[in-house]
Amino acid sequence: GTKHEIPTKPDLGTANFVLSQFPQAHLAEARIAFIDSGTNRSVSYGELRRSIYSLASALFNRLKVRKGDVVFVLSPNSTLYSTICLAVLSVGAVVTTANPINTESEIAKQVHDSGAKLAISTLEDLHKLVPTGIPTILTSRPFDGNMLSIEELIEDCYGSPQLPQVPVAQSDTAAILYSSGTTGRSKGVLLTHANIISIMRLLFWQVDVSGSQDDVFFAFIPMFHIYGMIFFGLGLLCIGITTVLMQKYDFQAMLVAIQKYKVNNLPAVPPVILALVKHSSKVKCDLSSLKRVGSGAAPLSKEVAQEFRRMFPSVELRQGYGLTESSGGAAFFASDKDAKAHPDSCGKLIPTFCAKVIDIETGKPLPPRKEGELWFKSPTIMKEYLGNMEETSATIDSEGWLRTGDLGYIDENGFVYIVERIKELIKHNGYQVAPAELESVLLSHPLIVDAAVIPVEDEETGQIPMAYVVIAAGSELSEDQVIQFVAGEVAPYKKVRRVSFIDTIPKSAAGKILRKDLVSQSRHQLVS
Ligand code: 4UU
Repeated sequence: GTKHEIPTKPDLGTANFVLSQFPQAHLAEARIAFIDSGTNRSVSYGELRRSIYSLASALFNRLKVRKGDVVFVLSPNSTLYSTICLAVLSVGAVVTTANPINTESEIAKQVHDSGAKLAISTLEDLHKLVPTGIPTILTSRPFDGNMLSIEELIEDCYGSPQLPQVPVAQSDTAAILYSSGTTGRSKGVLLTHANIISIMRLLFWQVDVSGSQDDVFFAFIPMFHIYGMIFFGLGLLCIGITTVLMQKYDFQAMLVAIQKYKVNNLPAVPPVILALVKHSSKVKCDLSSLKRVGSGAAPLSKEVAQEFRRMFPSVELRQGYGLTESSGGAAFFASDKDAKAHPDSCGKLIPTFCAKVIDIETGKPLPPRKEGELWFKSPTIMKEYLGNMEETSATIDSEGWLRTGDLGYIDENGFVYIVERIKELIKHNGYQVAPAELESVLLSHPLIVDAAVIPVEDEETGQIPMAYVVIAAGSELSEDQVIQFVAGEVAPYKKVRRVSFIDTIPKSAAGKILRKDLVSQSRHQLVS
């Protein structure tokens, strides 16, 4: 053995689990784990392992990060992302991640809500953390070296880390990701090490049934979202594949990278499948290395899927369905044959999942092929919404069933069909947009007295948020003024993109917004 070889610690946490799966043999150490398609920088599995140990050592010994401390990670995809997550997890600390395009106030809310003690940020996004006062480490070394960087911390102990012995239990918290769930504002989804290890095991099964460790994956899906975190941030490392990553999604650059690195696996989202169908012929790139394209995070239209199969007959198109609250995947196609035979389905219920379909009127369980709300039980279901017992018990019942807020049915063979989203959640390009959050932004405008936000279907992006607004008597406000006001307060993907003025917001006797009425009103309005 070399001096770099450190036995994995006898703990039960995610980092130990992932590291114990790493390719161990001398030659496999040179296997490439990540390539940044923007910079062409790569990291081998051996380097990754040493970086994780070094950073863990620095976090513990130098920065005094302790078990249960929450570390806020604000970064686009990078070759350091997994190192950061696994180092944090290996000292028993907790990662919370966010979209780096979030605004200062969105970030401040999450720092506060998660109770983060330390932040890790790119230089570009640092200014959004400064007002919170949270101690922050930069990802890469700054020009004028008065701040610590992850790069420097890794270099400091590279090759001679002093590994802290922090026992991690499966029931300990590993990650807090944010989701609005079925209603209201964004909440911290508390995932334990057991949750994450269970979903990673399911990922092995997926790759096992349909891939190999020589696969080259492409990662534009952000690692701060559950889909990207479980695939690229953690799970795929256990298999030893290579991930070519992209910091910020760019269609053309993605195709160039697929050709250059002979990518064969592309986990994607419906708008990207649509772009491949519509625009890939205009870009002169050789995509013949592609074997499999995935689609998840939002519904994929059957027509787009059909067109994709016609244009790329040798590429498998596999849908998957999941939620942050279930640590990612809940349904997936294990074979292309299954996927082709069930064009309306988003996949087969994943092993370890139990499902019930509940009649939304009566609350009674329904037989196969009958439409109702999907409820799941699985070792991957979150523990709770952080510090929010009320929302937790409204989402997970006393027997541990998670309400998904998705309306659908399941056939006799376990194939899942999503018919409609009945929860408030809007999905724009696969990203979550919580109507309640936009409504409170709208209500903060001095001339707006009431507001409701609903989804409007959109071919390119899936859905866009539309606002119904009641303005104060005698005042004037234009659609554009409302759009600009909201845009100034929220991340770009959450922008309200259409506004309609209304006399009163329809509400139930209990004061709940009757979103269904507004949705049907918007459909009439938009066609007339
Ligand atoms: C119709 O989007 C996600 C997780 C996606 C994911 C993860 C691992 C997909 C495949 C995979 O292997 O999480 P959230 O929390 O951002 O959003 C969850 C919601 C669901 O409740 C549903 O309404 O996103 C919607 N959704 C889908 N809807 C997710 N996937 C699908 C789908 N069809 N295939």
